[in-house]
Amino acid sequence: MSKFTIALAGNPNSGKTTLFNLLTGSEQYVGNWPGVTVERKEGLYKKDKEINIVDLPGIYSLSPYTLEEVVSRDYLIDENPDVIINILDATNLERNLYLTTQLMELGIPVVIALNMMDLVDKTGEKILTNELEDHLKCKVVKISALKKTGIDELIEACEKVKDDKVEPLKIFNESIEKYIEDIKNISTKVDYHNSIRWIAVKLLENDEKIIEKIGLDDSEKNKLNGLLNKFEDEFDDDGEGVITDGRYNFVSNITKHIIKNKRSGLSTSD
Ligand code: GDP
Ligand code: MG
Ligand code: K
Repeated sequence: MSKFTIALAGNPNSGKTTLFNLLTGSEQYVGNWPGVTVERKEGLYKKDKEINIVDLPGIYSLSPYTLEEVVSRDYLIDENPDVIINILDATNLERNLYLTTQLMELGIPVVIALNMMDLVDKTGEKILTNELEDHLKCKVVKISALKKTGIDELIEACEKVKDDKVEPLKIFNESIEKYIEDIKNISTKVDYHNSIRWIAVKLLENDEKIIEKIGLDDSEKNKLNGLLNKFEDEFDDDGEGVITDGRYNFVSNITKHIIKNKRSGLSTSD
């Protein structure tokens, strides 16, 4: 089997370090990400030394607002790991799925690890993984990094999908999707490292760092600005606001359908 790289991505406190330690055992290499003091951890999967595991900083989003987010997105689009394990705190599914909608756009196969299942099971809540897979079009594996369950199945799922060609999901409404398609046609540069959909959405959000990264020239920037002006007139909001709302809508629709016996949040005295 040829060597491949799995990147671990997830919100802070989703159990990334616990999972990373479990997968790599004592074979870990700790350094810094280039140019910044954010810690970079890598290791080999202890049951198969051909599998390289990279632990990304904990993040809520792939926006340019924190160093951790920039480090993570630069790594994912520039170094192209073979698979992303997106680890989620299954007791906080709705919040954790927001990042998932972004990771799914990168053109890299994603396997979802629903972590903390030991806690979910105690509440009597049920998460319908098959339905979740249907909504997200990617493999979902229930795990507990603490109790060490589901781990072999998680890595097997990664091996299965690592060479898949990913067709990113269209999660926004038709009129937004139309703009994303138009932006793809501004320049071949939008297809930067096979992350075309993710880059196009970032351009719709007018993300300066990405505009610079892919090197749009003045005439391409003019075309982009023309589209963005039209967009803001049509939606009466900027691209970033509309995209953020779109992600929340998609996620809240999904969680309505996949969680049974959901805790209300209000305790009753029965
Ligand atoms: P990170 O911030 O994503 O690296 O998360 P950590 O690995 O540091 O985990 C955060 C907390 O959740 C720690 O107290 C862990 O012991 C705990 N934790 C991690 N995975 C699980 C799990 O599957 N079940 C339970 N009950 N706790 C977990
Ligand atoms: Mg950690
Ligand atoms: K990529």
